[in-house]
Amino acid sequence: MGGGALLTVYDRARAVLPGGVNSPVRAMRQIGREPIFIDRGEGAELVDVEGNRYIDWVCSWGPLILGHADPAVISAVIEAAKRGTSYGAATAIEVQLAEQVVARFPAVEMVRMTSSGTEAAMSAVRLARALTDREVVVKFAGAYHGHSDGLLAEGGSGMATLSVPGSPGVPPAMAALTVVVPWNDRAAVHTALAEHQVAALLVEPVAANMGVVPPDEGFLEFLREATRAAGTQLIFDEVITGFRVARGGAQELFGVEPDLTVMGKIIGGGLPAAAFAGPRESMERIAPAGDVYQAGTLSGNPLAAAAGLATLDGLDAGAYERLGALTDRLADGFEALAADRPLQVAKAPGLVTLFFSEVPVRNFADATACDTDAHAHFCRAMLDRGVYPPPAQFEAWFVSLAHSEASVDRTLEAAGEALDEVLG
Ligand code: KE4
Repeated sequence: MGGGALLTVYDRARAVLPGGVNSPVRAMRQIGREPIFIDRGEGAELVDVEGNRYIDWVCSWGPLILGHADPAVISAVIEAAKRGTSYGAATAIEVQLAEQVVARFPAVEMVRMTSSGTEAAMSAVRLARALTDREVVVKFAGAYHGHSDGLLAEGGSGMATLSVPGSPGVPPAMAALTVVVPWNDRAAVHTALAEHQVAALLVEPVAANMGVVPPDEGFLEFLREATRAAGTQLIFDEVITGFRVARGGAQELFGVEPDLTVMGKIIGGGLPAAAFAGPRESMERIAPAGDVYQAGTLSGNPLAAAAGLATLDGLDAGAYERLGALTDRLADGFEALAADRPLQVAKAPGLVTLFFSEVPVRNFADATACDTDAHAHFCRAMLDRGVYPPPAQFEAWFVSLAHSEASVDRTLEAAGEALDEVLG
């Protein structure tokens, strides 16, 4: 199909989908180009509708830790689909998936499945409010926990002032129940917990939605102690870190146990699935065991559960060693390219970000000071060279087990050429 065909798809898309997409980042507006329409994925590669191939570093924003169209995942989904797609009734396979989650996460005894991370985070906040009989939620600037009203809030002026809506349509009264504080800022957290009766503090234990910004040494331990002292539920949003930075997520990697855990992405292996989870005593407040209402037509969907189980099955100890080695290879290569350029490299197991910044990025203020025009040019230049980076500076590169030393090296070669084009 010629370029015209691609435009035809995009023109048709814009006629029936806002911005031509079903999720904003896919529109590629942050990198100044039109969206790429994908025909299929093969391992670590994407193929667009024009037949162009790319080494994929988005991996559906995290779920495809085994790569695209993993044979075990595909056959599990096909087998499940042959028996039906959804029943609106209990199935054994969703019990199996919950058992596999409980076996991995130190702070988890019970799980409730949802169909998206947004739903899971929203439901975890409702549970935390019920458990504490409080209303205020604290989150970090630059962290993303889905688009439920209360979590689409922009920081107020002061360190711990109540927030303003982060989007039209979010009632000020909803935003005002959220306090937004700077990432890695102990004083701001102390102030927020002192000045408000806080139901929950939500945290991406390794921030990845401002680009990858790991917690300062001891910061998660600090959050654990400060929230415990304040009677606040500590919620780890492990939608990205779960099953990725370690088999049991960040709570295993850092040895810090939250009160509630939100998961998504990998748990569904590329199909719509997410979950919130925690100790039995807390989770049994969730209907129908308890009085906190939460529901979902497709929650625990058998096809998503089959994809999730097949994905978790592929994540043995060797898998995490390999994921770490591939991550280090990519990050080390970026570090070499950053040596004499205004670039910063951040990483966590399975996650990398290349910041177009003169200074290290420690929080959202640092991230928003990045040269996003240069980043956009870099991404366009990488796509021209058959490499598909996350099309926004405030995102992570997602490493998969389908990547190889060769695909990392080809990516680094393209990055060197792209950086020469962008930065001279
Ligand atoms: P979903 O509702 O998109 O399934 O999950 C929301 C969510 C919650 N928590 C964290 C830490 C997340 O990263 C996300 C969603 N991540 C983005 C990418 N950074 C999804 C991509 C998109 O919005 O299209």
